[in-house]
Amino acid sequence: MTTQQKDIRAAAVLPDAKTRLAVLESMIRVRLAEEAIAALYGEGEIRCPTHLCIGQEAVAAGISVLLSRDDLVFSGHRSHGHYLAKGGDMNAMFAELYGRVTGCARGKGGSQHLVDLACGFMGAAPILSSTISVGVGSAWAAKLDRRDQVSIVYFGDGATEEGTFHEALNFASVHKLPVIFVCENNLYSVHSAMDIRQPEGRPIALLGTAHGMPSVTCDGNDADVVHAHAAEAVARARAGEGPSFIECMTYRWMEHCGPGDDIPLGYRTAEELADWRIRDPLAIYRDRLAAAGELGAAAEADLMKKARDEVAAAVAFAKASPYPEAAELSEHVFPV
Ligand SMILES: Cc1ncc(C[n+]2csc(CCOP(=O)(O)OP(=O)(O)O)c2C)c(N)n1
Ligand SMILES: [Mg+2]
Repeated sequence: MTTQQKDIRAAAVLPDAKTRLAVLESMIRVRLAEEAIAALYGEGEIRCPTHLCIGQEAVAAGISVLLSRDDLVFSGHRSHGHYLAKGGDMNAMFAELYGRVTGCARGKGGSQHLVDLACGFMGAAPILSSTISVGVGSAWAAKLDRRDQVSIVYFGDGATEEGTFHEALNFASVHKLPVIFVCENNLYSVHSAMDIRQPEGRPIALLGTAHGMPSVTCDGNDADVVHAHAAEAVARARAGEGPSFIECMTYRWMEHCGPGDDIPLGYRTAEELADWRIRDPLAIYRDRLAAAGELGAAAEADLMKKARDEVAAAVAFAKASPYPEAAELSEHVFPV
């Protein structure tokens, strides 16, 4: 095995206190937004399928603080965290989930098709692996145009079973493109565990290694660890040294799609979920910052209140917004 298995939390790339607060704030925003979605889903006004990322927030939070507005992010069906962490607008996201014209895709995309060019969120699409090649294409364009622009592509463990994934990695590697492949390995593809889908004992990061790029498997519930690996990858991309692959081990707390608990389905155990809940990325980070003297009780309360207010305002904004006019049904879409 040539995949680097290392924990570089102690390395010099540890973010400074200000950045760590930004990482924590990012996780809080995502967590509270998704808890609100889960609580409101039963009202029946959010009609789109909705895949929550509660439990996985450290990945995008740890990476996004390294990015500028001009850097580009690509995602899949579980995209709320990726969008918000990249600076996505809370109002526009909730309005999109509510199908309103003020949504980031004018209410036509829903949760699985968030897109917001204003913050470099180039788009989410639920066809597994489809945005991986789009992200590689964007990185190719950035290289040809000599733009200092990094593309981040987020995808799950299941997406690595698609052929497009391998074509995209191969191409990115051959052309030394400024792209970072971020696999959120939450151990499941819908209700199928890794052991019936992929070879035992082979980290997914080895697929990156096989395609000739620096690749690592890391603790995806530790935002500092993710940040450290991403810092190396971003520096490499900006220096023209090509793509990197980061496999982040993490776990989704909620059901695959929807606001509920799916333990009764029996494909995973309550014990497994409980083990991962102890490794809550948000609580770990909050406690670490508090222990380091970087976060007092008042500051934490302020962050919580700010995010809670932002979410409440976004829900009110969405509910007060109109639906798109029927006349624009075929606008802003590719004709088929
Ligand atoms: C090409 C394709 N095949 C199947 C599906 C159905 N599908 C939707 S989500 C999903 C599981 C994805 O698992 P993973 O990539 O690990 O992401 P996670 O849901 O765990 O975040 C599947 C199979 C799909 N959307 N696209
Ligand atoms: Mg998965």
